[in-house]
Amino acid sequence: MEQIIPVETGAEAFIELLNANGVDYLFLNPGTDTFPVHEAILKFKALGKRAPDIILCLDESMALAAAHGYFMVSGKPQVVLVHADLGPQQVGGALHNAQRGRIGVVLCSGRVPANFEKNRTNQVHWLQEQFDQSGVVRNYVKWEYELRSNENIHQVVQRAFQIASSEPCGPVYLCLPQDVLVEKISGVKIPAVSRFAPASAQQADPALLLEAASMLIEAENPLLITGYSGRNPQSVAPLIELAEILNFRVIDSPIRMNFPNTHPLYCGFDPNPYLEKADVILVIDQDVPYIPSQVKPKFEAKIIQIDIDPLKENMPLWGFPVDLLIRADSNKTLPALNRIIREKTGLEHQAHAQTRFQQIQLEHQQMQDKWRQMALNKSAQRPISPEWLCRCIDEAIDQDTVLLGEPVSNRAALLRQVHRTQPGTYFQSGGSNLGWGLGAALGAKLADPEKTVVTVMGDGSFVFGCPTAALWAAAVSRTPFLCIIFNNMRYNAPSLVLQQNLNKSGFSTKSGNWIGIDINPSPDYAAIARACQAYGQIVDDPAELPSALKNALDQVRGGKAAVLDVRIAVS
Ligand SMILES: Cc1ncc(C[n+]2csc(CCOP(=O)(O)OP(=O)(O)O)c2C)c(N)n1
Ligand SMILES: [Mg+2]
Repeated sequence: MEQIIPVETGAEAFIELLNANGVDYLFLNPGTDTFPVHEAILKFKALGKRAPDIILCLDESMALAAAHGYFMVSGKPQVVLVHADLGPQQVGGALHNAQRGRIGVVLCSGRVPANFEKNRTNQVHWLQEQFDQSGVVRNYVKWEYELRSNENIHQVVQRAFQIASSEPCGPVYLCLPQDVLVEKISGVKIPAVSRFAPASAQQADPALLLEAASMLIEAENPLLITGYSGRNPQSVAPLIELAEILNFRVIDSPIRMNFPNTHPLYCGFDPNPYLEKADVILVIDQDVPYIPSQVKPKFEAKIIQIDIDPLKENMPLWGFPVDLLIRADSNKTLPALNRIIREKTGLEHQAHAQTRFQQIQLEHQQMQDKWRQMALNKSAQRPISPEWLCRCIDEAIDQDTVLLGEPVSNRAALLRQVHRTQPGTYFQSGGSNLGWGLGAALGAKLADPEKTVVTVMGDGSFVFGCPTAALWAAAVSRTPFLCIIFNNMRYNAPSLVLQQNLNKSGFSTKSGNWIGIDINPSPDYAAIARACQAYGQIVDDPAELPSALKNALDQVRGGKAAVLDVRIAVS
């Protein structure tokens, strides 16, 4: 039922609407134009009324990364509030991550007062006005709007939530001008939120599913490639079931936990070795199924794609060839596809598929043994081997731990050595703006305080992540997490690109002098952690790693964020 609640200002109306949408936290970095919201929250709390808690983020990009982390874990759209003009600028690439990671977030910013004579009380009110404030974010959002009147604030806020949380989810931008927030009003309409629920994600066309089932059943060498189906943790079980009914090779290049990497049908995260041999390829929720300049599927291969975002409309160039392009929610579609396949396959087919299972299981075991050996062979290496570091992380954490991965050039080592079996326990940003892992860990811990949260990142990424802001917020909001820095004392990924593009006799390779790449001498990141009331330790002895990890996890369980600055070899 729609009801009218008495409020005194536009800002109070905004807070009542956040309450109606169950918003627990407001990720905020303030400015001259956000004060009506602070005042409204404080007033509500003083009067014993519900209002979101403010998570003060000392940098806007960290605020958005925290909202990102919260949404990833909870599926609940989050709200970020930043300053006019500069706030959306400083959010920067974190918005790219939210866009590419399909993160439901309502990014709000203020706007300087329009009234020249009355409301403009500060010089910056002239300096901080741009012709098109939304233009800064328009490339990255699904929808944007400037609130012009409190008469329809309820419709505008509701529309922001509805669009952000409808699949494919994504960020929206809401501009809240100061004049509207301070306006005196007597009440706000609170809509029946259930009447503005996210649009239901669609089930696949049954005729296309039948066709897909026939293609898959007839396949001799089927390949399954996944990417982000695990955004919905319930999709993991039917994906396992699908792989098991027909015995597919599964390539999981995860930005979410999609498929257990301990499963006998798991064949790694790189499709290249299998692409040319596959006769039927099923791609489920994956933005870039393969890189054509490296390897392509054979021409006769049949390709089926099930995707909530099949056309990738916000990617200027896409267009991978697909024989059956199915726009659907994999979470709903996989059980339906499994039913059809089960009905269509007889015992004879199952026996045939069983032979394939044995072969894949053998390959899986050989791959795991090889990966294990890669770590063990280097267990005493100094500087510490990234493979050994990842192996030790795997042994230190349990299967319920939420692991966030931003290790850049060591992503392969992480995926090789760390085993994930439980839905909702592995996340990457989904985009490529580094500096996500610290804020996202804070948000993930806020969303699920019972979970242990571990975030791993390169040294460059740690600095991009605004460590002072994130560790300070972790201390004041009591949301401890463990951050493990893969400190190779350089921006390694760009140096690998440099090596790929220039021949070996290039000056950089010959001299070993990586200008613009080395971060040497390394800052003392453990000291930065300690300065922000977190535990901090440098680890450079491989034998010390297991005890250092255990101790740092104990610190986190005891309520203190921890940073391990692990000095690793360049991979
Ligand atoms: C915000 C941002 N700036 C720059 C880049 C370009 N970039 C890609 S990889 C990389 C190096 C990252 O260094 P680090 O986190 O230490 O990981 P490493 O490459 O050493 O494994 C950079 C600067 C980026 N992706 N994001
Ligand atoms: Mg590095």
